[in-house]
Amino acid sequence: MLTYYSDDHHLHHGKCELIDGQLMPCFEKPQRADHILARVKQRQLGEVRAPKDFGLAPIERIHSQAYLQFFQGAWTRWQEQGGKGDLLPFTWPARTLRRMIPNDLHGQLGYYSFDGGAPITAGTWQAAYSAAQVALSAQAEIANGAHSAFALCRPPGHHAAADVMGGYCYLNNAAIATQAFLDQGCKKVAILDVDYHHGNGTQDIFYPRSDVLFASIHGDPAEEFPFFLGYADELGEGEGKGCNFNYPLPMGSSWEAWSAALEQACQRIGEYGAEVLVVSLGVDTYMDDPISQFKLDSPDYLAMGRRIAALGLPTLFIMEGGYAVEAIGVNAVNVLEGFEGA
Ligand code: OKP
Ligand code: ZN
Repeated sequence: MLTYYSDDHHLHHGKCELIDGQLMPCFEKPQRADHILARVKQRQLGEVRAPKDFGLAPIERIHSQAYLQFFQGAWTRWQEQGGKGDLLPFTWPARTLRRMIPNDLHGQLGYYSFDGGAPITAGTWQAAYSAAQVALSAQAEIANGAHSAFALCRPPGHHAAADVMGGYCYLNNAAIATQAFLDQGCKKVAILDVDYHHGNGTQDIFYPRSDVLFASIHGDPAEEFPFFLGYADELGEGEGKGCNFNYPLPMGSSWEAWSAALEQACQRIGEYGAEVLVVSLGVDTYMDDPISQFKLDSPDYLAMGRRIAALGLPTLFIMEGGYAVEAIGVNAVNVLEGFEGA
């Protein structure tokens, strides 16, 4: 399987995040992608290529111009104000406030985000832009006939909506690649999100549409981030009714419960009749993940890959979460090797 990867991800290195009442070093750090890349090479999964540049147009198919302009220019504005640390939002237009776009940088940052988990640093735009190009390059590979490809994206993307960042995510790599398939003539694409956290951004982007089926297996949002989306009764709206499936699972779930949900999700994907599958590949379902509460073990990821392969669809794997840095390479590549029949 071909891997696309860009060193540009190193340009994004947030300093800290607020977790359990404490400022901690960011869990979403460059070593994550470094470990996955090392494992890809160690296992000789296949060639590793730098992305091509498809420009902004395919990104603008998902994200609003205003949001992209804001994101691209935010760091420079912060520098002009003499800002020193990472750019982080601290006020959001919650229920009792007006949903408006203020002139101030931090006002706008609050408007364009849903949490304080997506720091903007000097290189965040470039890293996120390159991650989207990584996704698009792997997408093109499949459009040109490959049965599978791996987009080693960092930062991740599945929490980002059309004009909202958050949860370590800025540009929705999976959504951008999915839209590219559709724009190239595909009629139906399925997205399977196996990250521990609900892919709220991806769900929101495709919620009213019938050309994309979104299925996600994740920690029950009643007790887990992102809390405000990802429940089982969210089935899509309008033409998209019946094209959204959430499988929230209780804290502590292991492979037995997880694989039963995967079975149901695969059933739906099969019925839907997708031409292509996009997998939002998070491995924070791992038992030793520092911010997650599932109990999958490394061999389970081989089984996960095998079950996904049984769908028989051309499959684009897009890297999302996974924070047990030492194991992330083994776990992510196990899914890919399982898919390939290892
Ligand atoms: C990104 B991806 C928990 C704080 C959670 C956000 C987690 C974002 C995960 N106390 N912070 O889905 O792996
Ligand atoms: Zn996650």
